[in-house]
Amino acid sequence: MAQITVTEALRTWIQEVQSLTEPDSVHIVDGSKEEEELLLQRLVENKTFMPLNPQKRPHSFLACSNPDDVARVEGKTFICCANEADAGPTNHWHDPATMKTKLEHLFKGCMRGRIMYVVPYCMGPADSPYAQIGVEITDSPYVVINLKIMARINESISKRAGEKPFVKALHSVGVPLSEKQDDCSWPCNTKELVIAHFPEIEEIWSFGSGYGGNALLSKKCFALRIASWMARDNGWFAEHMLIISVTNPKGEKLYMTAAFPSACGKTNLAMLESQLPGWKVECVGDDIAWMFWDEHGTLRAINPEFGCFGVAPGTSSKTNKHGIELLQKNCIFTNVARTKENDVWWEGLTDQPPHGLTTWKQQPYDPKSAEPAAHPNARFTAPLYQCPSLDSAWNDPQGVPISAIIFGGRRSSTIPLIRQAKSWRQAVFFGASMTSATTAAAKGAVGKVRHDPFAMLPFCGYHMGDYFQHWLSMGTQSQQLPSVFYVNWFLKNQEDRFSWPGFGENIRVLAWIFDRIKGRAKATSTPVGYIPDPSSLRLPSHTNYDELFPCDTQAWNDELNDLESYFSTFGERLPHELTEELAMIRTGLSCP
Ligand code: GTP
Ligand code: SPV
Ligand code: MN
Repeated sequence: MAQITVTEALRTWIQEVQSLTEPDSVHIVDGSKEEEELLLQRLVENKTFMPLNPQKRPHSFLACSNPDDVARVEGKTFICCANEADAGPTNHWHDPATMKTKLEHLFKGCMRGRIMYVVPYCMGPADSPYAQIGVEITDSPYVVINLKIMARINESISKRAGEKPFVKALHSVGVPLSEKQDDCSWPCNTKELVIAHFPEIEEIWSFGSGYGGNALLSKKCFALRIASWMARDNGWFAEHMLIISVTNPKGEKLYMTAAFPSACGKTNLAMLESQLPGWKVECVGDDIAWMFWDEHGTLRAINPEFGCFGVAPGTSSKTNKHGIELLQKNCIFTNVARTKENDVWWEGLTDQPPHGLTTWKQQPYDPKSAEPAAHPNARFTAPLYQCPSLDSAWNDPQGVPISAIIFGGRRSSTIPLIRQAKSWRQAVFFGASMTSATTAAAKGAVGKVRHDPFAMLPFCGYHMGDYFQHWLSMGTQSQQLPSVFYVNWFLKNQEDRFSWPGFGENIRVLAWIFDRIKGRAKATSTPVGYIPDPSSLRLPSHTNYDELFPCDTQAWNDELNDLESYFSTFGERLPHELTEELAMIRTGLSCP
């Protein structure tokens, strides 16, 4: 392993953290293969990782978490900025000084008996003008090995870290070990859980959880909460969006981004296998997009991440063939079930569960039980470069030019399969009006419809009203704004079954979007946007247009009334354009 010489700025911070947390030793991560093997060996010895069958799943591992530590915890996630009003009504605010005092108390000696890992990483292609450096200090080797897949980590990045301002992220599972004490397989301290963001000084402090977005601080904490604050100040976007290219049978290619709330279909759309002959979708990113105007006024997007942290349940060769290929090797699986051949399984992978399964809770699986074999928020961590449908520009330092932005949510009624915004103002209204049924990605009730503007409810690091204003202002920056759409794959019919086949069939909707941009698809103007003419949308034969485009004025009025009261929670910071757009739609709906 390389001996990393760190910059003065980074060394000072390492020393500060070391004297606060009192680890046994410090390990500066260099991203080498030997280092990876050493970490894997430690994780296997500690029983955090179970090696999977190398014949079936080479170089892959299963981790099963503490049942109390299985998802993001929004209630323990804080924005600590000087002025409470700047965090806005959608965030939990905490005074920075008292939060620091509380954290310093929690972190005092919290790494005793453990190794403190210093992980310098780069978000975005290392040579991109849009890339940024972060450093996570953590006492969890599970976090380190996940970060090695999720972010760009190598010796040259480690040497560079600290040269420019870098985002500091400090993480501890919060379980110090005494000399004689053995570690458990998934240390965590969920009673003391806190995930605190200090956007003004670009710092993140996370204590008590080892899972996903609570602990892999490059992802939601940096690339969305801190980055959204930076983006507002510097005229760019940090969004919860996938990035894809769509190529038509003529070989024309357009790039699109799409924002859906957690566990609402981003990874699946990003890896879509087209069910329309001649059409192709390729992947640049599956969760986060950073977008910038270039000097020609084109909106360009990079994927700051290097891997996927995707939802396992529901992933199968029928629903997501490219996803299944992505997972063949070099992956980490968390909270899935294990087969008797030592491979992985989850609900939906096959129609029938195989015999002899062990559940994520390490129990023999009982098919009669209501308890699933895999946790509903079970996840895989996979290197993006293993995706068989990777776009050729996925690692382009200049990013890709964006022609369409798609919003979407999980709604069983009212919201049509697809519609297009008529103006940038309506586009921003589309984003601001997003609602979706909650999923297992965050702790709490599942299936409850909530407002999730721009799929950023849990991830916008500042006042949501200012965020809407930022989107409106960005629309004045260029003459060539992307076209904006709103989709809903999750409409249900009277038998409570999905009206839309979804997955690979979603290409039909992407094809309509593509053709609209090229001026080749017909649409009808309605108060809530342009709706496809049935002839312009390539519907599968067994689907019913009317079911996919419900036209229920009463339901829309209820929707608008609810939205109006939601908007009122933003007070004076709600841009007047959104109130005007709402009023205009309402007037339109009341027309015969
Ligand atoms: P995060 O990683 O939490 O941000 O989730 P995501 O937005 O990437 O969602 P993902 O693609 O992992 O899908 C979440 C769940 O929705 C999975 O169980 C999928 O099988 C299911 N899903 C995805 N796309 C569709 C679709 O088009 N139709 C239906 N019915 N289900 C879908
Ligand atoms: C999400 O919840 O949107 C995720 C998973 O992508 S996590 O990384 O845990 O935030
Ligand atoms: Mn996500």
